[in-house]
Amino acid sequence: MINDSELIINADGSIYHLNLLPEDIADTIIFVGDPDRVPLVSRYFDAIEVKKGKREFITHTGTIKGKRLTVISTGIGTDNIDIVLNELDALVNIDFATKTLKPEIKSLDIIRIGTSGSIQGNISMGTVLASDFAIGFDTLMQYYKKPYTEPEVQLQAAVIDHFGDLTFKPYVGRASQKLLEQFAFDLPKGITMTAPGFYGPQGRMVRSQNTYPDLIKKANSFEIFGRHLTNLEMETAGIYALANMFGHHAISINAILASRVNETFSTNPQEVVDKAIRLVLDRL
Ligand code: R1P
Repeated sequence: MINDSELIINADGSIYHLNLLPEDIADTIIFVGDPDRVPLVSRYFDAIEVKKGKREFITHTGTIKGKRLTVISTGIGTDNIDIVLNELDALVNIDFATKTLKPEIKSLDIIRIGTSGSIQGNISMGTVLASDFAIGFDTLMQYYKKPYTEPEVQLQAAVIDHFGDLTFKPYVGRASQKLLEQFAFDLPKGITMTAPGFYGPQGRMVRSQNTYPDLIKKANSFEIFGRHLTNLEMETAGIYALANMFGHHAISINAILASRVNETFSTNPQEVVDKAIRLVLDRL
């Protein structure tokens, strides 16, 4: 039995941060970072049955073309992803009445629709790109033991070698093959760099002196088997690595809003995000 401080259940039976009951979520879940993006997804639902929230975690569950679907905001960063993945996994795989593991483990389909910056000159603003791998430049996965596949180990070693002077150890997560085929068969694929912050950890120096001032230049020049780091955001590696660890399927769809190489930002970000939302919903 899992004790009360490991798995915290609120008085109404909902899970601690997400404020959700097991029956509140569908088996297919869309992640967005921004709570305001949740209604931008659920406005396409035929019906909404659940609207709940707490802190940055806003959830709508409903149906679209007869399929039950949940959209949830994760807020920013892999520290939030740790909460969201662990609590969603508990909602489907732990019996809250007995606080024991259910006899049959369920796999969720998780689709991130997020915004991101390009780190290659040939990936322009307005592109919708799917991450087939992601590298976490944070320490989240140092707290978990999980096996890594051979390609993941090779990619991690190449990143560590290329960046040279990092004082932490990046980790690798991979997309679900099933979801890549379903949602991204015709999209450009990339290796996504996941940073634990927006400014220094992404090489921005508004008024700071940074430990890694050449981060974007380094990221831009990384190469493995003819492939490059394509884009920069703040959740995908955490989503992938934790989904891989728990046995959930995950894919990250990135609306490219900025070019860190050309130093420009989109003039129509909402349009690009809506394009990514409609693309995902059409392929459910
Ligand atoms: C930073 O502005 C946020 O935007 C990106 C980053 O990953 C980070 O969460 O994604 P979302 O727009 O999905 O939140």
